[in-house]
Amino acid sequence: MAVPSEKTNIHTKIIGKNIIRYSSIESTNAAAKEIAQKGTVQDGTVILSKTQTKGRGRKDRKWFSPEGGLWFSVIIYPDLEPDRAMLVTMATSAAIVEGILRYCNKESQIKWPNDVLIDKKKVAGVLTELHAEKGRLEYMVVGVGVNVNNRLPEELHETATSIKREIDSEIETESLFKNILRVMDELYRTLIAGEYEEIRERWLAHTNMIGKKIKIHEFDSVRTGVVKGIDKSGGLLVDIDGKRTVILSGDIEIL
Ligand code: BT5
Repeated sequence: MAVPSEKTNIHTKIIGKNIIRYSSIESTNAAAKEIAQKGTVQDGTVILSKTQTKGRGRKDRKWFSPEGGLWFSVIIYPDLEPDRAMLVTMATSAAIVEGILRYCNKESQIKWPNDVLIDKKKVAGVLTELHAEKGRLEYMVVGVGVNVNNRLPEELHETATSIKREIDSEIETESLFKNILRVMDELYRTLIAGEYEEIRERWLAHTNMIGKKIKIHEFDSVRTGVVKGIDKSGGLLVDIDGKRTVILSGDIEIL
């Protein structure tokens, strides 16, 4: 059930000036896409839900979203070339890391393309979806899932964690939410001002992948290489068999 949208006092300029809250929903990304398609909503509108019954990851994977976590999606209409869309995911990952650091005083790292890890375990994920027509971005939906105080299922205990588990104390989800939105707002404005280099630098400041040996799992192949950096659109630069290669999608395993 939706609660009427709310004008907030979080002092951002674009992201989160309008927040639509649900207690339960299938997926905030799915709801955001539906709203964005109608084209009637303010840039930076946020859809937030206490739980999701059909939370999604990339490639329609299931995203576990019980009560106690932070599950939201942001609708944006950026004036950006579609092949730079990855920068939005990068800015969002950096905002999650900085929000967690500011509010919880806990370090985390970005793992390309869309994970945030604490001690090698996934604490947050980003799902960016876009609609482009005739080479122009019509809208983007940026979904953010952060394990805050929620439990995780047995099958994820090895690979995932929550902030509560890492710092051994309960976190006020709403305050963390506001902190993340404030950084997202700052970085989104940086992005639409065309300061792509600043986004790249903020991202690089929060990753420890550079120089690491990785495995790249693609559709039907696995390749091994060494991470050298990211290119100006957010592609991962990897040396594979001595040859510099740009990876644009895929699942990465850090060795
Ligand atoms: C992601 O996908 O990491 C993107 C997750 C985005 C979730 C947000 S929540 C709000 C918004 N609404 C949505 O419906 N989605 C977004 P991916 O990289 O494909 O990772 C998915 C994989 O992470 C799954 O296959 C599981 O292995 C694992 N996983 C599932 N739930 C998890 C959780 N709560 N925490 C950590 N890992 C999880």
